[in-house]
Amino acid sequence: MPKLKLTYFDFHGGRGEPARLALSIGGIPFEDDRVAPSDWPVRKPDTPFGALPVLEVDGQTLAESNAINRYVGKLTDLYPPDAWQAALCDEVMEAVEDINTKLAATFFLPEEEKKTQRKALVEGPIPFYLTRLQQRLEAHGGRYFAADRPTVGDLKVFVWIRHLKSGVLDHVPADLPDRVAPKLVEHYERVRNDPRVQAYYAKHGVTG
Ligand SMILES: N[C@@H](CCC(=O)N[C@@H](CS)C(=O)NCC(=O)O)C(=O)O
Repeated sequence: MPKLKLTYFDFHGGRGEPARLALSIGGIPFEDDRVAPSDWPVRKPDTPFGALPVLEVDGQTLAESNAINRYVGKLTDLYPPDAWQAALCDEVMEAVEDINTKLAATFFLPEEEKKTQRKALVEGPIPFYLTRLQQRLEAHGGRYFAADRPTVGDLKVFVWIRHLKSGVLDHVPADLPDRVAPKLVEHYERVRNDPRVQAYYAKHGVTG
């Protein structure tokens, strides 16, 4: 097994969390490098695209969250070997990336502008992606997004729904997923209740 170091910001969510979860629940040792905001300006220029997550594999560097998710998914058997099922897994990861990017664009806006833009997201793109993800889930058996078993795609959706439901996003009602996409919330619960996911968060002292 290669020597792995996963670098991401020091919180339990975001683009780096699915890979952390995958490596942990897959039982693959890795260095969990968590960057404090104050250290980021110094480290940013050394990353391939000026952003995190980054995975170091035997000293070589891999950027882009979904490339990392696919790679660690292959190491942990959380990425389907079948080409079609793998494509379904990719589809859902890219869809989450699309809506995440829209949401991330509001993070550092002045308060009034943030309120306006988040209200627009709550009235359009967020329910749209919730509804369409739920449809894709149901189209592929209703339990998991690909191969009828947990994959890195499920972990990525789980992390996004967890973020929405956490209530930390100002102007985004925490009950939006429950109101708009209850089957997706059931999927979130299914992943959350996986004993391996529970063990990961228990180890980090995180509840919910
Ligand atoms: N397309 C990239 C986007 C990476 C990205 O924007 N990461 C954010 C954190 S989630 C970041 O590093 N922000 C700090 C910065 O851009 O300086 C990916 O999927 O990894």
